[in-house]
Amino acid sequence: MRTDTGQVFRLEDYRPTAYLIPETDLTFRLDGDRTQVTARLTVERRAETGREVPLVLDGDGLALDDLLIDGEPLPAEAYDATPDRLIIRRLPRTGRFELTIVTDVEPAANKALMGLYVSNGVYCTQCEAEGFRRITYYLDRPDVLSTYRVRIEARKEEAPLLLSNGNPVEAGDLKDGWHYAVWHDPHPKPSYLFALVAGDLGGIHDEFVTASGRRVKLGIYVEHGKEPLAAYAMDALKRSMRWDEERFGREYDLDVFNIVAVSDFNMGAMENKGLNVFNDKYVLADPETATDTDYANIEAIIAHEYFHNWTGNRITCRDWFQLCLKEGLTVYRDHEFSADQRSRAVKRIAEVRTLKAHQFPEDQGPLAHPVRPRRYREINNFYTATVYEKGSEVVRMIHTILGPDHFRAGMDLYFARHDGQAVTIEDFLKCFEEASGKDLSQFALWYHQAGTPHVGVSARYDAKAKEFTLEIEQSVPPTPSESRKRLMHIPLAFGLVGPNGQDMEYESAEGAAIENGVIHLRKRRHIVQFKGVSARPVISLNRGFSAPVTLSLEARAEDQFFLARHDSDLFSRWQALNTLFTQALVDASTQIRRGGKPDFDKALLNYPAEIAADGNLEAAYRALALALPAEADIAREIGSNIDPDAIGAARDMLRAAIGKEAEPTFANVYDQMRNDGAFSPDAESAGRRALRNVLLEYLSAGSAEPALATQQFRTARSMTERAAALNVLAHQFVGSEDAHEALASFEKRYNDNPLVLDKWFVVQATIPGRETVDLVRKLMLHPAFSITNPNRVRSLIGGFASSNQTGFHRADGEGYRFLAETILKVEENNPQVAARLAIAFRSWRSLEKSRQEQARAALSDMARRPNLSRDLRDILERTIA
Ligand code: B3K
Ligand code: ZN
Repeated sequence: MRTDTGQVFRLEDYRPTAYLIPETDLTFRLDGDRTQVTARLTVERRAETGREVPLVLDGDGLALDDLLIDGEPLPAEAYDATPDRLIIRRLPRTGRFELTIVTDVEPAANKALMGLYVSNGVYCTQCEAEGFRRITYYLDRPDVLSTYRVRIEARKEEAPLLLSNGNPVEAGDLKDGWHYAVWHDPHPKPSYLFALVAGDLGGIHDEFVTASGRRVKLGIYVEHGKEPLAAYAMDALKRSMRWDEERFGREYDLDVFNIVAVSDFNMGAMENKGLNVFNDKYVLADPETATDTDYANIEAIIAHEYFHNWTGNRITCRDWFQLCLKEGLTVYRDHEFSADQRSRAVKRIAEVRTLKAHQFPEDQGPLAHPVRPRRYREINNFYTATVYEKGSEVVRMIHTILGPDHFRAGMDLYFARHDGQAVTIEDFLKCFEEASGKDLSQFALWYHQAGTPHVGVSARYDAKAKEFTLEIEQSVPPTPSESRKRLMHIPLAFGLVGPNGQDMEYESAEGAAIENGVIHLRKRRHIVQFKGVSARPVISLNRGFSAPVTLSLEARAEDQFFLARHDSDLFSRWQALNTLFTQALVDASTQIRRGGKPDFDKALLNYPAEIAADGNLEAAYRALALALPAEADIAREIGSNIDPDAIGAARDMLRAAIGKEAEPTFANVYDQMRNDGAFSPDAESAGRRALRNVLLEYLSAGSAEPALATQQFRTARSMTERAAALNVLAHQFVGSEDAHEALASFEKRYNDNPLVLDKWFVVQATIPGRETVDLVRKLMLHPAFSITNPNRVRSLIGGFASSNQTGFHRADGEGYRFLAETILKVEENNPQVAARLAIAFRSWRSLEKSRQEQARAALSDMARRPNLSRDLRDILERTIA
């Protein structure tokens, strides 16, 4: 484990390397206990580098076996080798030489899942961000690009399949039952994109012909017997390849493209050149075992990793501070892909919900950082919602500001100018400035300044003068180490909705630049005056969530209902209803805390039936509109002195009240949404299932009877239906016979399928209430649970800590103590996953006093431990600070 040295990396310290490695030749002789790695590197001294400058290579826990320059062993005094560094002081006179490094690694003992490790008998690698240095000494940073030739030797029986990046060159048998394969990747790449896979796997194969006629062999490799479950992923891959050609003019560039699914993986997937490695959760699907959400995630992640081939691999990051250059942009691209494949409005709402659930709390808490950070101690802790999700929103705003044509021209220029380079956010922005002639210097603050901007708005209408006036003020709250903020360029899409529900025309507007339905805020305060407005409009602001800001608008409830019913922008209709729900829940939880009983507005209780039955709206949209804000959303709105119990109670009451009020309509629509035909994962069918499942929640809450959920559970024909019913039974009918039976039958049915048992773990980890922490402790002893498998840990422990507000935030602090002790256990094997779990503490300061004290105690107790990993110490210290 890499313990913390306190070292901080700073953006301004960036310097190019003194040496380059134009060619990398690797030979692996694979063995679980002792794999020998021979690296033959062509090293080049830069013209400006003096001969006396030593060559300093990164390592992480390495043991050096042998070291040669141009075939000659190096004398001991010519170099220093420690596990973390190789410094070579005596170098040849020539500017170019061959350096041979032999190291030994132990893949079977590697439980951190970085570098070369074994998962379920399969050798695989994970190198981003700094895993390559666990394989051999190297200039392990993204601005050192090299062409790779890789020879893999293995026992044929253990590993009939041998894969690496690029194209296959050669393969054959060796003596004693060994064999080998050689791969060559002609595209220069940084070490973090290196990959190797070797094992005994089954595969499915297909072909893709690119726009210019290149034939590409596609392969997806999975555990034997699971091949049929990879069909959907293959289909998603082919659709992604076509879409990138059509939408961005990007073609694939190798003869083969391979994907391998492994069961122990620290994140979702990895975009290694020509050889993507995936968490099997994001490859395997069939109706019996995968929900519609699983299908949608598979589609999105397959696309995301594929799109990295251009945004990340062909053009990569100069340094890790530029991570958003590839991640924010690639998330934007996968969002657009899914929007085109499915429903744009539904996709946008889902994106915004994710952004608010994950990025907003990050931006508003102790771990806030800019989309392009300036400092880090452990880069793995910066694969965050801010870098990914807010990074994508920033690209979306560029699209909004420039319009589609200039945006595409900017992207084309970026691809043409920087292909084969490692670049910065400045390089990226410059392409859009040049392509559009627009000045993006104020806009660039979105990359540099942390915190969610707030926009406050008030509106008035002067009927006599036919004038409508908006007063808009922006502010950015202080964040850690940035107390003073500069003013942002915020593009707010808007409409003036007239009495007939249509957008109104106006004669002129002044007070801010307005272009194509977007108000551009650039100053602290704008007074925007619309002239020639014939009737009082209702303002619809931040349509499509054009800017990732919080908005407060002095609006009457009836205006919100009006927008919820009539806004031409479907996203804004959802937003309006969501605001009404959130406000009602905030008020109700305050009442409950004061010992009162909430009284919900009749209009709010009546409206859901209207939505549910509105056949003009897609089923998936209706499902999202009806979904109540999550407890964490309500907590965020309250902001401070949070009591999760009161929030949970308020939400339960509103759900039951709506369920009762709307019962006849909901029951009707529930029946209409039934599908007796064959299962299809398409968006329309998934939408019907989603709507049906939301209604099941309401109907069960309204009747307080488990019968309907039990019936759905028993007759379910897909995992989407079954898992939703199980959830209702376990969460709404805690401890009941029905819940008990459903949980037991689910466990039995999927006993041998760990990915499905993960769902069973999550359902139980998220049962509301104070008892759940004991249940989670018990489930850690279940034979299917494993503390070294990230999927199991994320489901059971992560599910509890991040999605169970009343369980985790149990008033006596037991949830916090449990998480702290478990984090330390996970850390013994896997610091990255441990650090991820610790993020659940990030909003601790917004809790009421006594919970704050309990959380602080648990955090401080962890932080006091000696020898913490760099990953965990970094998160803890920033969280407590
Ligand atoms: N680039 C990888 C993430 C690597 C995470 C390293 N801690 C997957 C992705 O974003 O596509
Ligand atoms: Zn990515």
